[in-house]
Formats: sequence, C-alpha cells, structure tokens
Amino acid sequence: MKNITVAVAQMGPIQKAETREQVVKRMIKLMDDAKQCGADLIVYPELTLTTFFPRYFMEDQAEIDSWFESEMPNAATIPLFTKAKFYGMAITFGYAELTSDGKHFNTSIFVDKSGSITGKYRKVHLPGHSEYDSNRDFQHLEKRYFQPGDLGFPVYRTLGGIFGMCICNDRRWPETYRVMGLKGVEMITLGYNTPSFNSQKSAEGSEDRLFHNRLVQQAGAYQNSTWVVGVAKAGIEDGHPLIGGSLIIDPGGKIVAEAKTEEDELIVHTCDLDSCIFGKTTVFDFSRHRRIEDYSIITSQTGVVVPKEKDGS
Ligand code: ING
Repeated sequence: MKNITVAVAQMGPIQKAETREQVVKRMIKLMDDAKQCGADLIVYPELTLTTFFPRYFMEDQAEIDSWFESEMPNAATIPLFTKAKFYGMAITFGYAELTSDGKHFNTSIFVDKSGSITGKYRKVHLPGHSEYDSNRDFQHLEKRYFQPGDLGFPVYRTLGGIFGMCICNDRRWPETYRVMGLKGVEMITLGYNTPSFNSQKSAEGSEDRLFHNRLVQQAGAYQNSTWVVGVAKAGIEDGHPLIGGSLIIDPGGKIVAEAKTEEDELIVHTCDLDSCIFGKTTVFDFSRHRRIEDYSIITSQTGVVVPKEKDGS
C-alpha cells in the first residue's frame, strides 16, 4: 500500500476585483480544513490566484501582465507556502507565469512537503482564439495571452510515487495522459476553468460540459491505469458561469469522490498508488501490448487528411 490522502480544493468564483491576498486567504482556509482531514497533498485549480482573465479582450501589455506572476513564491503567495510547510503538506496550484525573459505561460507547480518546488508544468493545449471574435457570446483568449508550454509532460518522484500535471484543456487530449502513462505516472493532478456554456452559440450546456469533464478524465485514468485528480474554479465570475464537478478518479476509471457545489469546497480521499499496478501489468501493460509501428501518424501529422475520392465516383 502506498496511501496518499488527497484533498481536492475546489475554488468558487474569483471576481475580477478580488485581490490575490483575498484569494490566498480562501486557499489557506481550505488548507486548514484539509489538515484536519489528514491530507498529504492539496490540489488547487488552474489560474487559482485570479479571475479567469482570458475572457477579457486586452491590448495594453501592462494590463495583460498585471494578471501574471513574475516570481513564485511571491509576496501574495508566501503565506500559502509557509502554511503548507508548517503543515507538512504538499500543494499544487495553477497561475499565470511571466518568465524573466518575457514569456507568458499558463503554469502549474507542485510543491513538496518540505516547501520546495519539485514539479512545474506549462499548459500545452491552449484552447480558444487570439483575436477578438464578435461571433462569440464571450471571449476565450488563451491563444492571445499564453504561449504553448515548453516543458512537455514531465513526471516527478515525490510523496513516494510518480506524479504528473496537466491543465484544463489538456485533459481533453488522450496524448496528454499517454505521454505521462509511458513514464509510469501514478497520479495526475489537473486544474480547470471551464465555462458552463459554449461561447459559439452551440446548444452545449453545463450538463454536457460536466459529462465531458468526467468522460475525458475517466478515460485517461483507465487507459493509463493512473489516479486522476481534477479540480475546478467554479461558479459565476462577474456574470460568467464556470462548471464545478471537481473529482478524484481511481486507476480503474471510477469516480471515488466528486464535488457537489460551485463554491469553495473540499473533498478528501485516501488513494493507494499501488492500485495502479494491476492495470499497468495486465490490460495496459504497454510493453506487451502496444504496436508503435502502427501509431507513427499520431506524431507525424497534426490535422486530418481524408482519403481521396475513388476515380470517377
Ligand atoms: N477551458 C476550457 C476547457 O478545455 C473548453 C475550454 C471548454 C474547450 C469546452 C472546449 C470545450 O475546459 C480551459 N481553460 O481550457
């Protein structure tokens, strides 16, 4: 048994006017509750420190950069790092990262129980668009404000296991899980900010989005025999609804814990990392079953190429 008690710290809405300091106070309240539950690790959402600012069209770079962190930890987040270290609790959370050489990433870090940053991930799959789109009910400008991650999908040894991270839209792409699965990942933690409705006037509503949220994470967990922990920033941010549905999924693809609200909510579950072993040594024993000679198109071709029409047809 390699038991890790995981606390999912779903965050309710963060309004545009809310300060990082106010958000960190909410995060620490959840951490206090997690400590009461004996948590070894607490998982916070994507872009945890601010509202989901890619919904706003901005042109002034100083305004854009005001949503980013150029240091981590920094004045606003040091109380979080300090409390976690005092509790001997590992933490992971997402934020907008501005690097010293001026690059902008949608980033998540993993901080181990000693308080050192043991893992960093920069979001690879950026959804949305880069220019103002008047055909949308609201904007989703991640391609405008972030560049694709440059770290790949790393995994790292911590808490006695093999952990990895991804962020939000990454969870919709099977390649995300498989790359980490090929590195032996036992727990993937991810945060998300998912609008409850489709901005492109499709009929897709919050129930569809919650269905897809479960579907992709359950598939990723099962097909790579890994735990998956998905954590929402939820609720209505300045009139813009985001889904909740934070959850913990076991290596067999079963949901073992799920949030019920769209507010700050803690769900806790003790996960045995050794429950990954069965799937990794039978159905998904990759070395025995995969046929990579038939998969090359997955990395050599980006988009769809359909077969030619038959001559004369
Ligand atoms: N948000 C959304 C997500 O992937 C989205 C964007 C929603 C894409 C629904 C496709 C369908 O959950 C972020 N931040 O990636």
